Amino acid sequence: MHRLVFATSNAHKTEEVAAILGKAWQVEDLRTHPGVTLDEETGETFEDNAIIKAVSGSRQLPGVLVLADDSGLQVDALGGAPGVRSARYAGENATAADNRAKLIQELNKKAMYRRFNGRFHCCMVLARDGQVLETTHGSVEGIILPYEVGEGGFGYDPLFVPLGFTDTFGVLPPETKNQLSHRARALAAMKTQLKALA
Ligand code: ITT
Repeated sequence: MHRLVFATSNAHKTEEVAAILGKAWQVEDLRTHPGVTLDEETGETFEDNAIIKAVSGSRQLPGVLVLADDSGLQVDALGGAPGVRSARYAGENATAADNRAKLIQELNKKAMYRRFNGRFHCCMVLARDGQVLETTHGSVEGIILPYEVGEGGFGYDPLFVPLGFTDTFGVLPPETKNQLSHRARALAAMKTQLKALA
């Protein structure tokens, strides 16, 4: 079994990455390594922030493969917002429900759009001993609803209908999300390198 530390405090992300990578990988996260503190996400892009998390995490875990994910939702009618600010769209200590409520409010101000196009984007960075080994990106296009449907998933999932489907990620089974999500695509692009380094 290969070991990987996923530098995240978001247990939902860990659950998805563990499911996508499958049984050959033991995926730990910061719950297993409470002493690891990641540097602040001060970057202006997903890649900047994923690098900050992977590099700062891996410096504190010598010799260990460390993966980090920075991700978010981009709505075209909002100029790409919430984007890199997805986790704190409604304020620094906002909950996922606060962030969804804020997004719905912003979408309602743009009622002239009959359909909100956008995407989830994810940048994955793999690092060891403070050195970046690989950077990949993945996106899933879809439409963003100005109301919630379903209670599954996390974050903005109840608002997002992936292209080709009629249900949100809040309704679709995790297996479906994990086949086509931004996270699944960024990880698929990382897989060869992951195997080679493990
Ligand atoms: P870590 O930084 O500890 O990894 P985080 O949740 O703060 O956890 P980000 O800074 O990358 O992670 O913020 C990503 C936010 O974007 C996340 O909190 C959600 O609001 C949203 N998001 C990302 N991927 C998502 C997904 O698959 N489904 C729903 N919302 C998602």
